[in-house]
Amino acid sequence: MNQEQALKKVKPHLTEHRYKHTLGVVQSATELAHRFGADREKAMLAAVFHDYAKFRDKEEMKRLVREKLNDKSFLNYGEELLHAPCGAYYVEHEIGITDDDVLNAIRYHTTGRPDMTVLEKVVFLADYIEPGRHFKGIEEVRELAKQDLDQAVIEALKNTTSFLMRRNQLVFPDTIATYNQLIEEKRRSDV
Ligand code: DGI
Ligand code: FE
Ligand code: FE
Repeated sequence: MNQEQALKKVKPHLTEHRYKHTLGVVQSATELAHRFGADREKAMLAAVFHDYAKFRDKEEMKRLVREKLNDKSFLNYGEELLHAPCGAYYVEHEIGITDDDVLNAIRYHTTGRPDMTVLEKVVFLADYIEPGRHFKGIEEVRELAKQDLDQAVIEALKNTTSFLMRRNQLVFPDTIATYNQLIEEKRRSDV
């Protein structure tokens, strides 16, 4: 599936605003993939479909997690998380993408996970820094993303978790685990 065909498939599922965001994620993800050595084709596909389930009915997605998905913990940390694992499922079953690397990049694009692949980090980060995003601290992450993929992911995780904490919201445990693991790896490579 080329980029044009993929975009045509995702468009009906998104608002105009979300479609523009998706185009930005595609641009950032292909750049980052080139820079950090991930497969550009897979990065493009994962980016196109990363928010495929953003506007699905929440009850339908909860049912899907309960009945079909392995990781039930997505049910307990806020409805905004559901579109990532459910998106991976729908993209596999409705669009027919079977590549696990692509599906995992979609599945973990919101929360991250420990031992993320380079492709998963690329899509996670692209979602955060695409040109249409504007918020405090983003320029710093954009700068880091020019040279140090892990440090940029760490910074994005820090911003997201502190954003959630300031609002008294739950933080998904694997998001913290991702942060811890990347910090630990940095520390080890520094000594
Ligand atoms: O779908 P996007 O808006 O492009 O971005 P996203 O997939 O990163 O989703 C952002 C939303 O997910 C935002 O409302 C914050 C929420 N979120 C991200 N990480 C966590 C989280 N919510 C909880 N409860 N825990 C997390 O770790
Ligand atoms: Fe998303
Ligand atoms: Fe997104």
